[in-house]
Amino acid sequence: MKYALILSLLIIAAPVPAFSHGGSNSSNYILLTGFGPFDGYAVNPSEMVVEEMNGSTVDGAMVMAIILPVDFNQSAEKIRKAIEKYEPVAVICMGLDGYARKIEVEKVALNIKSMYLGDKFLGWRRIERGAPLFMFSTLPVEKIVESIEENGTDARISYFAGTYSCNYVFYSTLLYMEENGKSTPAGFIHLPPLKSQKSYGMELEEMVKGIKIAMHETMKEVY
Ligand code: PCA
Repeated sequence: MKYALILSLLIIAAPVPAFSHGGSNSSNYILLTGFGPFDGYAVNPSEMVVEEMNGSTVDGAMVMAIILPVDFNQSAEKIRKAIEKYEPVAVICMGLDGYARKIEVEKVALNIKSMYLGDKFLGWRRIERGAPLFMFSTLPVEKIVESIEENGTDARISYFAGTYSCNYVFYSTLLYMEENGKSTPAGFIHLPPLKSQKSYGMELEEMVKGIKIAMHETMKEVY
């Protein structure tokens, strides 16, 4: 009896690691990013999803959600700093595709950016000279789409994330992971406009549900 008591006290007092998962990372955060207003949309749906999900928990990981400015250098810098600070176990970036009718899980990031001077289009440049022309998302893209659809929300795989800020953040993040030897799953998801913004849009709850599923499928790869 006495031993049983001592044993249970030992079990209770045993140091439990605050973060416990199988990976080499020491944190248990999922980094989620969205963008601020863009292309005449006063509210970016990705910003709304960030607000809804920040601080929530998915499969034991806390969602650390931030909003990035629609600017090549500032957005890449902000996400890089967040990765260095939180050492997330997964990174899911989101943005708005004004023409999308479904949740679009991006498969390919291109090493291309479109350059503008004000509204004037100047042409395309490489994001990073000497780096690969394209990189694949390291999220389980196919499984995410399948699972979102199974749960009743429209989703598809997209093979083109554009050549603007979304693709820039997507490509820069994948390159950062590779250059720093990190196996952290990372990728990008484009959201359609909100139902209140376009007739073909999607309700915020549907988007949040879809992103939660994306996290759940991704976390299966982490543990
Ligand atoms: N969509 C843009 C940038 C910000 C956003 O939400 C894009 O697709 O590049």
